[in-house]
Formats: sequence, structure tokens, C-alpha cells
Amino acid sequence: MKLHFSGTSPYVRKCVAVAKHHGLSMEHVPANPAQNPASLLADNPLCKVPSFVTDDGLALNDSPVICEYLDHIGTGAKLFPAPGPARWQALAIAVLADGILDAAVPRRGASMLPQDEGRQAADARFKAAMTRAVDALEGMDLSGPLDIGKVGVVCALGYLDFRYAHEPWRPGHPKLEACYEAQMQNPIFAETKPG
Ligand SMILES: N[C@@H](CCC(=O)N[C@@H](CS)C(=O)NCC(=O)O)C(=O)O
Repeated sequence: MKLHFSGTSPYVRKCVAVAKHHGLSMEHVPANPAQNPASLLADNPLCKVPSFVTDDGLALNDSPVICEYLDHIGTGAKLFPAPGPARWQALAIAVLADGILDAAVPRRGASMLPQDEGRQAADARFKAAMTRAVDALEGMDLSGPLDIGKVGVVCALGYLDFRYAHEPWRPGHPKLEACYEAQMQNPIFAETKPG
């Protein structure tokens, strides 16, 4: 198995954390999508990381499907619950966590470009989405064993600490903070901090 990898990508971190949870090993191929590396393009025409290739040679792109594949072949406790209320709850949380990243990652990229009125409006919209999603997660049930929702939450909040330390998420979110600090004791997260 092969993973096109970046140590700063929170989406990659989700996949690596799931693999570690199951004790799965795979080849890590360092990739910077901004440089359009040929090896990444060969597996992902979208030129994004994570990009994953199974032992059968099937390229899977997009962290949710990569995580689900790894959880399927893994022999540890399942992170994707079987269809039923626990699954929908976990996926609802996972989607909010991914949504934070889907705003935070392009927002950071755009912040490095020359600013104009349009970019400032886009920045405000991304920031508002991030804020609302963090607020929404605070109101969700984060109890229970580790699942794909909590994997997403830890990777999203870890990315905010990494790239948005100037916009601290902890004030007003004690449940999220407690969940995050508890999960960070787990080596699958402690050993995959971005950087
Ligand atoms: N929905 C994708 C998002 C992946 C993504 O946006 N990755 C970023 C790195 S954090 C990337 O490769 N960006 C390069 C680009 O958009 O050109 C996932 O969940 O894997």
C-alpha cells in the first residue's frame, strides 16, 4: 500500500492515524501538490494529498474513502460503525470536522495572495464557516469510543492549532477541548502532530 504524504496535511493525518490505529503499514511517498509531482499525478489527476494506492493497484483519493478502506482491512476496533444510529452520528461529526478543513485549508492558501475586496469577502465567509462548525461540534455528543468522527475532530482542531493559533478555538468550547486533550494522549494522534 502506498500513501502520497505531506506532514502538514490534516487530511493525510486522518489516514495515517487510522492506519496506526489498526497497526497497518504502508509506503509513504512525500509529495508537495503545489509542485505537481509526476508520481502524485500518476495516481491522482486532482493532484491532492492524501492519495492512496491499494496492494491491488487501485488508487483511492479523498481522505474519507481512504480511511474507510483502511478501517475495512484493519483488524483493530472499527472506527466506522455499522449502519445504524452510531454510524450516522459519527459521520455527522466527521463531515463537520472535514468541513472545518475544507474552509481552513483554502482560506490559508488564499491569505498568501494579494488581497482585494473579493478575497476579503471570501476570507470572511471561510472564517464564519469554521467558527460555526466549531460551535456546532461543541454541541454534539463526543462521548464513547474512538470513531471516525473523533479522528476528524482531532485532526481539524490540531490543524487550527497549527495554522490558526492566532484565532484560538478553545475559548467557549470546553467539551471540545476536553475531547481533544483526552484523544491527544493516544499515540495515533500524539505521533502525528502536523509539522
Ligand atoms: N477532500 C480531500 C481534500 C484533500 C486536500 O485538499 N488536500 C490538500 C492538502 S491539505 C491538497 O492536496 N491541496 C492541493 C490542491 O488543492 O491543489 C480529502 O479529504 O482528502
